Amino acid sequence: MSRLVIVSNRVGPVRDSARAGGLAVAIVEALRESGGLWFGWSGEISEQGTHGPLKTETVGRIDLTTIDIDAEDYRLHYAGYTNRTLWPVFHYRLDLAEFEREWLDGYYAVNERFAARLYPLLRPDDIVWIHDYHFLPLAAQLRAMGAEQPIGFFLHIPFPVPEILTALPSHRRLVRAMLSCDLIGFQTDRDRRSFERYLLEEEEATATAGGRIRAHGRTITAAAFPVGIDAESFSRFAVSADAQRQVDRLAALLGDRLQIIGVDRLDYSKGLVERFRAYGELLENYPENRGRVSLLQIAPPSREELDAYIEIRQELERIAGNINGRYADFDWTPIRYITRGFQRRTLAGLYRASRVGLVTPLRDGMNLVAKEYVAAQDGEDPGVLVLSRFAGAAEALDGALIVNPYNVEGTAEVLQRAVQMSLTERRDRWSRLNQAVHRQDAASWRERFLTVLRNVRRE
Ligand code: ADQ
Repeated sequence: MSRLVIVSNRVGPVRDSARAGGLAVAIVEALRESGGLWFGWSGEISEQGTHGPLKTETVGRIDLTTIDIDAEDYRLHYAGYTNRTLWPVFHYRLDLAEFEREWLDGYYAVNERFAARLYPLLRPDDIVWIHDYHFLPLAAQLRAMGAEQPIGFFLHIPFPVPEILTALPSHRRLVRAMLSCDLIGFQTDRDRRSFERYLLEEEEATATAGGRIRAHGRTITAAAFPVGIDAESFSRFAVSADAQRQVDRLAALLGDRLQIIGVDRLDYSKGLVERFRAYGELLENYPENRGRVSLLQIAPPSREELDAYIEIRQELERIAGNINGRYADFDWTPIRYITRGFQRRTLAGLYRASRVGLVTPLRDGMNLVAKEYVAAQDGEDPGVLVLSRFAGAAEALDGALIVNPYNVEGTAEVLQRAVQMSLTERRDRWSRLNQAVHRQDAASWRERFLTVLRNVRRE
């Protein structure tokens, strides 16, 4: 079997499965099976940056190889183009996107240097799997250096419709670079259609059977591969001793009251402001929930150096303060808002003890929290998943209550339905959800992608 080479912004963890998310576990499994190389940024900023030594660690059949970047690369590539241009544009937030020529140049330059460090490590019969928007041009740069191996690319975030993407000054260059891949995977069929539409409308492409598209002299395959979680082990986490401790602690705190839970990276794409407002409306419009239904929001900060992230944090603290000031009692706090990370077993227990999982991104590639919430439930007395129509997860999760997160009042109405839902309906919905979460798990995601990539013939 060919050796697998994975490229992603961050690498690992390989040994510590309690810390690794299901995706990292799925990737490690694939690397273990065929032997492999995982290549990416070390997470370190140093003076030598990408020109410094390769850092290699070998764990069994897996080589983890990383390089540093320098402060300028960090500013231009990471804090600049990937997080202030690509992230907002791909999440439909043109209002937050900033377009700076030097960021664009820095983005291509960093990709070029990563390609130059990776290329000599490649063997002729490798297959290469590149992940996410940090590395959109990497395949083209590897090809320019002479790489002939099959190259697949998976986009973890949404692919925007052409009406949005074409606002990006460099869109043509970016998409043409993607065409150097043999296979491009998206989270949903909606994303795949947006990509195909872009090529048909902007590049005079022709689409052929089986998801193949001919554009700009190349034929590639584009398909949806919805990311899943490691559902089996997450369900086990939920009944672990650690999880049970959280369930007991919460049971003591809540008594016969109900809890809604939200778990997200603190990011403007996750719809947290709208979520807090919707919860406020629930208390306002349905007063029987006061003193009875609380919201636990866990949102560790990310990308803290960016203005948009500082603003959202302040806004959330303000709204939570208002709601708590208005509705709290001496023995009841409406919103408990926590900004730190938790072990996965702990998280599983918190999900299990919550009657409603509230997942309301304004735009999200997939959203694994929705799937984790489902996998953690007790089938005898499961909770209800309330899910945004704009999460990729909504495409496959039949059984969730679907909301439009922009419609705050409508979301409150659905929350009311969720907290009042009968046990029979909860069980029925959950069993459909749970089947889907187990069927489309992380292992099947990775196997499907790699099977297609191994069979795809380059022209
Ligand atoms: P993210 O935007 O990071 O991922 P998501 O899919 O929700 O979003 O995954 C977040 C992960 O972090 C979950 O596994 C969750 O449990 C974990 N997490 C969040 N807060 C935590 C906390 N306080 N403590 C511990 N763990 C926490 C991107 C895309 C998504 C896509 C994934 C995978 O934006 O749309 O689903 O990649 O492809």
